[in-house]
Amino acid sequence: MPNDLRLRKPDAASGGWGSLESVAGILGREGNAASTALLLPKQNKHEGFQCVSCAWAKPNPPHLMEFCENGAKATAWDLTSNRVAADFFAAHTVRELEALSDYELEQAGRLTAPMRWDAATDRYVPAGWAEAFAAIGTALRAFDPREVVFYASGRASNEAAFMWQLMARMYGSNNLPDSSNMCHESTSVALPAAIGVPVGTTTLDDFEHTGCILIIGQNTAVNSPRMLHQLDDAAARGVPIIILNPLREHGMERFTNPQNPVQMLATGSHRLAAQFHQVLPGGDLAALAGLCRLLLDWDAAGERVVDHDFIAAHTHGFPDFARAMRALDWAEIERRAGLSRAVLERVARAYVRAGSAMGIYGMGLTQHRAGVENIRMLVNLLLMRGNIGKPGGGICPVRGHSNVQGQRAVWITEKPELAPLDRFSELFGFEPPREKGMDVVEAAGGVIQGRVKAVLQLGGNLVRSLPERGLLEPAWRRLPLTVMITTKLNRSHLVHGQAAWLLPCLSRIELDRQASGVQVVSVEDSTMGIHPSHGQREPASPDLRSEPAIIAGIAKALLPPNPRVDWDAWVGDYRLVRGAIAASRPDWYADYDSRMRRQGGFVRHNPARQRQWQTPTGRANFLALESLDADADMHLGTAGTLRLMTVRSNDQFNTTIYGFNDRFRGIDGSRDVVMLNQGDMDRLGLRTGQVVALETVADDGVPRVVEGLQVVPFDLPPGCAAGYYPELNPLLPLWHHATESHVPAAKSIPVRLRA
Ligand SMILES: Nc1nc2c(c(=O)[nH]1)N[C@H]1C(S)=C(S)[C@@H](COP(=O)(O)OP(=O)(O)OC[C@H]3O[C@@H](n4cnc5c(=O)[nH]c(N)nc54)[C@H](O)[C@@H]3O)O[C@H]1N2
Ligand SMILES: Nc1nc2c(c(=O)[nH]1)N[C@H]1C(S)=C(S)[C@@H](COP(=O)(O)OP(=O)(O)OC[C@H]3O[C@@H](n4cnc5c(=O)[nH]c(N)nc54)[C@H](O)[C@@H]3O)O[C@H]1N2
Ligand SMILES: [Mo]
Repeated sequence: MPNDLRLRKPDAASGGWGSLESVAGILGREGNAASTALLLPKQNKHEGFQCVSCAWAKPNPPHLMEFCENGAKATAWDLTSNRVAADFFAAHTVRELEALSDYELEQAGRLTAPMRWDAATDRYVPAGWAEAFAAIGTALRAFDPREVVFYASGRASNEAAFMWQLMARMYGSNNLPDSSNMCHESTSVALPAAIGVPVGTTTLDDFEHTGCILIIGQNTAVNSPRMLHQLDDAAARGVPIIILNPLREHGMERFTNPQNPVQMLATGSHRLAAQFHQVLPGGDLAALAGLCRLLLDWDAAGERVVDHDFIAAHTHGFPDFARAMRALDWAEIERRAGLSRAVLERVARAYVRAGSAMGIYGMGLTQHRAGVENIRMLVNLLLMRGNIGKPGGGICPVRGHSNVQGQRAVWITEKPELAPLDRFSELFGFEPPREKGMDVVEAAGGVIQGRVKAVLQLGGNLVRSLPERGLLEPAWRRLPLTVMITTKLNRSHLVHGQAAWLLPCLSRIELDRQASGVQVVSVEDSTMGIHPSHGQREPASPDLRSEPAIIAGIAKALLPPNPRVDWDAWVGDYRLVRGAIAASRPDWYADYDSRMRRQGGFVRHNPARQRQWQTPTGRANFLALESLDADADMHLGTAGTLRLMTVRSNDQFNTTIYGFNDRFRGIDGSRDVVMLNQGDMDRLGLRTGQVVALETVADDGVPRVVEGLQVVPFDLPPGCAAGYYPELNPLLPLWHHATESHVPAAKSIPVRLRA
């Protein structure tokens, strides 16, 4: 693990030469510069492949180069020329491999053949596919299906995801947690109650018509950089972009379009953010409520800033909501938000001046105890001016993994009421389980308590991404069975169950040849756009199988034959899988295969965009919140407790660490850092680079400590701290999560600092 921390001036703007340099660096390191570079122009194109990095919308027509620095890194990462072959495992016991850092594990390269962990030698040994499927099927048949967890990590295609959930349900389990349980589940709970859909209501067109853009707790420059194009165009039209974020994210303030030679040559980065306000972590609920309150006050004073016609025609609950907002105390709003009333007035002025506005958000809203309430307060603010279902207006959750929205929409969900179970029963002739399955928090709790017997992962790295690492890792090693469908080696392969299998799969950038020829898969972006993805490259190894083929292999070994689900035929021709998806929900997916092949793909119907409200009241619902305090018992107000946010750097994709250069924040050479406010550092007598430990403040007697962190001064509000996910996950208690959605509260961990 490199530990030569260097602090430098943060890169002045996102995009630009820094981004080209960063891409060139990673292409060189993966040993495939030329061939990856040739493929990049095919990224996110209709006849090309859909990027494996983020889920941001793909414009139609696309930009000449529809990829970004991080998409290029993700592509290079998949297409690396490094390989982990059987000799690699023969040379090292698993215990020895545990000494490697997470970075080194993935850097070892692509897995090439199925492997079984051999207890006698503590080594992974080669196993044939047939042997692997048979053993996994036999082991699973001995468990109660309700004790088995089928995790999916947002990258698999709709075709693979559909087969995954069908296999789990035919086996008898609704334990289908996925990465969105740690991510946008707050959205999936908040939005249906408010506007009747679990997804955002905006499309790329809205950026061209909007009058104001709010970006709350989402780090666009790092996590969905292609959106910078839309933001850049909007800013150039004079649209105010207003950012609420505790960390001064330099990449969000200025942008140089690396695809625009004029901007690059003129070194003319330009301003993106019209306003940047450093709200306190967890202070958004108060800030948003303050904005709602200002609109109410101005409206009452005679300014027509609230859209009463829309409210009367389309919404429910406004009077109660307005009463609750008027009862709020300004001093409390300011204290919780960490923003003055004057600052909130500047935001509200820009918002009411605009004919339409978009509310864009990410993990800064969802990963809090009040994650669901945060989003519903943003919906309230939008509804007050009719900003849902209006051109240029709407709510825009920015999804994480490239197909996380799609996999939820083909029924990877632990909530049985969200899946068309009756239809499955009719189409596929089996009785699906009806009781609720486990989400990730419940699954992790089940592992810790020994109730879960097996975890199968379609991608992901749960021993790194989950909270409560201290309790989780030893419990994970006691699991009777772990099965990983995966591309690269990661920590969850080393911290494994008593029986453990590694099943290496194709990346979707690779050619997937099956009985009927080369296959196409499909993914859904953050704006409900469904696009085909065509593999381009020869597979990393001839022994790899596609995700659908691996799932079918397990399913056939696990389940009794079913004439209505011909797994082999499905694998032979993925159009049959798309046919099964379409038959399961024709109103969303009719003619799936032909519609996705049209230029630009197809967009799933979104009733809220048409102002059809599929909620219990038949209207859009205001949420009346009585209290702004969701963290009451978390010691967050007490002296000496800091509120820790765990965030991503520019050089990682979740638990995959590409490198150690967080260039937008100017932190280079180490990820073992804690960012602190300079005033707090002075008060606590801490120097830059000093090594400290962080300890969670909680009453449950569980020790949670991370040592060896270097102090870095950063522009963030006093009383807060920030550091990197996943290094700091041992600090996150499993029970510290959004009340309604169970998303771990990774942006608000109460910690104490020890020198
Ligand atoms: N390059 C790259 N792209 C990615 C990923 C990646 O790791 N690397 N991950 C993918 C995934 S799965 C996801 S979910 C998304 C995540 O993308 P984002 O939603 O952008 O997630 P984070 O980087 O965790 O945090 C976002 C921002 O929230 C701010 N923040 C923290 N706490 C608060 C708060 O209380 N209030 C407010 N207003 N802001 C707060 C942080 O300072 C940070 O700038 O990105 C996806 N895209
Ligand atoms: N403290 C803290 N914890 C967090 C977060 C946070 O902000 N703070 N963010 C949360 C969020 S938003 C998310 S989404 C989760 C992510 O949690 P996970 O889904 O568990 O983790 P990832 O890092 O996305 O998964 C990476 C692994 O997926 C495998 N993989 C990559 N590509 C493929 C593929 O094409 N097919 C298959 N089968 N496998 C592949 C590789 O083996 C790689 O090592 O973490 C959550 N945890
Ligand atoms: Mo995510």
